[in-house]
Amino acid sequence: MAGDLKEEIEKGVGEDGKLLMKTVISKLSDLTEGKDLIVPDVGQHQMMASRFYNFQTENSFFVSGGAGTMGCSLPMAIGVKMARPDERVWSISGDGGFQMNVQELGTIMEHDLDVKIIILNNGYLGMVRQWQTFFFDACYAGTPMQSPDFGLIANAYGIPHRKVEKLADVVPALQEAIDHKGAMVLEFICDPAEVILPMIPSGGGFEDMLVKHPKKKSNTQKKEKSSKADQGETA
Ligand SMILES: Cc1ncc(C[n+]2csc(CCOP(=O)(O)OP(=O)(O)O)c2C)c(N)n1
Ligand SMILES: [Mg+2]
Repeated sequence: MAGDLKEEIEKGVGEDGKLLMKTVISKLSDLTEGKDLIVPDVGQHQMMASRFYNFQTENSFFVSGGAGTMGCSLPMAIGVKMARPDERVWSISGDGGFQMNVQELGTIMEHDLDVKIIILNNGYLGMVRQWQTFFFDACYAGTPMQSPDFGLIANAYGIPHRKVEKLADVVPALQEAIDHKGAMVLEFICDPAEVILPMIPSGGGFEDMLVKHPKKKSNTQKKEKSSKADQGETA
């Protein structure tokens, strides 16, 4: 993995001090040794899950892929848990997609299913926001989202909920969900400015793949630039 990316994962928070999705997923991967069943929804968190969960077993990633079916994670995770009851199942959703099939918490309650639920809450329809950042001069129209109180919703279905905002609380919260017998909702408050790369722009081919944030300099570039400046060179 590139040095910049490693540094970012270790730092764990963005410029606004909010958690990075990539760090949450990396910590989940380490804690579960890459052996759990992962069921993401659709959006940035989906791509984060596929990139930063270090899968060690086959048939362990259940995903709508390019079909992009927001809301699929919770019901899919229920099906996965019913089919493979002896394995640990994580449903991972964004704040947007989670609300599209939130009523499935009722199925979890009714069948007393042990599905671990993660909401990576960045306050945005993040995948669309990322497009607006890259291709539409950061005009964020229709993407900022106000969420309901996910704790009240989970509790209404008799499911415990933890809201996690600090880096130091990420691993203890994941561990608590693992130790808890039954479903639990973990809501991580995440940095809206985080982006997931690489991505291929709409209508583009592999040669158009974006591997770097088009508007941001990497730490390595910044270091190179400042050392050039030290030597009296201009960029
Ligand atoms: C039913 C449905 N509506 C709209 C979309 C288009 N879409 C893809 S990702 C996305 C945003 C997802 O936001 P969120 O669930 O908060 O996840 P994030 O990208 O923030 O991780 C949208 C609107 C879709 N894939 N499915
Ligand atoms: Mg979101």
